[in-house]
This record gives sequence, structure tokens and C-alpha cells, in this order.
Amino acid sequence: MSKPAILIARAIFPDVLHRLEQYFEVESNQGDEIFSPEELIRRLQGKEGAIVTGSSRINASVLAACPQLKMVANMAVGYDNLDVPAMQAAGVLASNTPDVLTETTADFGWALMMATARRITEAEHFLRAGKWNKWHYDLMSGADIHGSTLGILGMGRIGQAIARRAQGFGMEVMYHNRSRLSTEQEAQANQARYVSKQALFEEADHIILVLPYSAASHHAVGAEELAMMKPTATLTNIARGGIVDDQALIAALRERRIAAAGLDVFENEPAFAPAFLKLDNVVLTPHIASASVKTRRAMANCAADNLIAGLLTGQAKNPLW
Ligand code: 8YV
Repeated sequence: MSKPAILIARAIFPDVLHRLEQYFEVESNQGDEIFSPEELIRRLQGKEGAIVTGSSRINASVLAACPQLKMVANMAVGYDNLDVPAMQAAGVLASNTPDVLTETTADFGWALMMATARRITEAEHFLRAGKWNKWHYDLMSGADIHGSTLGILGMGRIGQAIARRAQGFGMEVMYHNRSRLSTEQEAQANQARYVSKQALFEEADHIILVLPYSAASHHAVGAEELAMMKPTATLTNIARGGIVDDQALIAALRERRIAAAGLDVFENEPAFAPAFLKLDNVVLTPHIASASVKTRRAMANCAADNLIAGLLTGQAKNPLW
């Protein structure tokens, strides 16, 4: 019996690729090309399954052009690139990679928030540029993390993992989420306090965004929210670019209406707004929150496990519905 054909739309670890080859006829994009929508449709012809990342959108037109598709395994926990109602209507299964990246992503959220608050990249650029020639009491002074108030917008697995880490820094944690956590979950998340979105923006010293992206969360942080923030506060985004109105953020940073921002994600990434590069009060990273060697491998294996189970048994390990 011939093996089902699959597409791996973005480069994957060779050993995971070889594992998939035991079950499937694999076409793999081992280069760094990001497929255009037309190219994705062309490559998906005849494929029953696919492993994709956020740069591949699976929508109604892709599904209509690829009627043999049965399952898409997203190699990410966020799945705003998948049109869930269209996939459900077409009877195409979908999975994501939850859990395996929670702690690594929470670690990175902290790293970015701390680098932002303590001006670490700005200080390094200053040093590398040979500008460090005298002591000054105000040199690269930033905002304290310890003892401050952390505001978490989006309190899923990653938000809760970020909250747990706040205990070591003696921080008060407040959060806003679609729904309130149970009392037990709040206790485990460093006694996190459920507050309104407005209270979070007005009172937190450091705000971190960890909510999923959807039409409902598009520009959840815009001019209005930024205007509520303390001028000493920082904003860190490790969720999705579209959650923040980048132009409003650029204006707030330029006019020092907020102290600083740490951004791992951008609207239209990888083509982010060039104005960010002109600002010294922003720390910029290329969507790497889950990028530890161990976790990226775990994500690849998780996506592979899902595709194998989904195509062979009709039941994915981490189905989206
Ligand atoms: C992925 C992520 O690396 O899991 C997610 O939702 O954003 C990252 O971990 C990225 O989405 C790959 O496209």
C-alpha cells in the first residue's frame, strides 16, 4: 500500500523528518522560503496532511483548492493562521503544540521583560559603541522588577507560568482574561488577582501580553490602553503582533508616554515597522519566545506525533476541537 503524501511547509529537524518518512511520502521545505499562498496551494496538491507554522495560512481558498487534505498539524500553540470554521466545514482535522513550550516561553517573557525594564540591549549598544567613558549616577537607570506589580493580559498556560515565576521577585500579580481562573489556579499563580483590563493598564508596572490572537483581540492594546499606562511602565509582547497597534505604540514610545517596550512579535512580521529601529526604548527580538533547542525539538515531535495519529487513526493527540 502506498504511503499518504504530506507537506512540511517549514524546515524541521532532520531526525523528525526521517521519523515522518517511515509513515508518509514527505515533501519538505528544508530551505528558508516562506511559501506564498499560491505556492502553498501548489505544494499541497495531492497531500493528505501538512505540518505548518504561523506563516502558512490555511483558509477557505486553500481548502477548496486542496480537497484531498485531511489534517493540518500546526507547529505552534497559537493557531490564528488556521481558519477553524472553514476547516471544520471542510472536515479537515487540526492540531497545535500546547504544553511543550509553556515553560520555555514563560522564561523568555521574563527575559524580555527584564531586558526591557533594565535597558540591557540599550546598555550593550552604548558599551559596544565605545561611549562608556565615565560614571554617571543616572547611567542606564531602569525600572525595578522586584517588588513591582506585574500585569498579565491573557492567563492561559503561559500566563500562569509567568505568574508563578513572579514569586521569586516578590511581585504582586494582577491579570485580565476572558474568564476568571479558579481560586486554586489563582493561588498557584502567585495569588494572581483578577482585575478589569482598565485597572491592569492603569496600575501595573510591567505588562506582559500572552493572549491568543483573534478578531476579538486585534489591537487590544491601542492608543487608549497605552494612554492608561503609567509613564514609568513597560509593555512586553510575546503573543502576536496584531494584538498591539504598532503605530500607536511607536508614538507612545517616541513621546516617552510609556517607559519602554519589549517586542518578540510584530504586525506583518517579519516585515516589521522600521520606525521601531529608531527608538532606543524598545527591545526587539525575531519571534523566538519558544526557541530553546529542547523546546523547538519537542514542538516538532509533537506536531509529528499529531500528524501521525491524525492521519493513521483519525484522532490527533492535541486536536483543536
Ligand atoms: C512558534 C509561537 O515558534 O507557538 C506559538 O504560538 O508563536 C511560536 O512558538 C511560531 O508560531 C512558529 O510559527
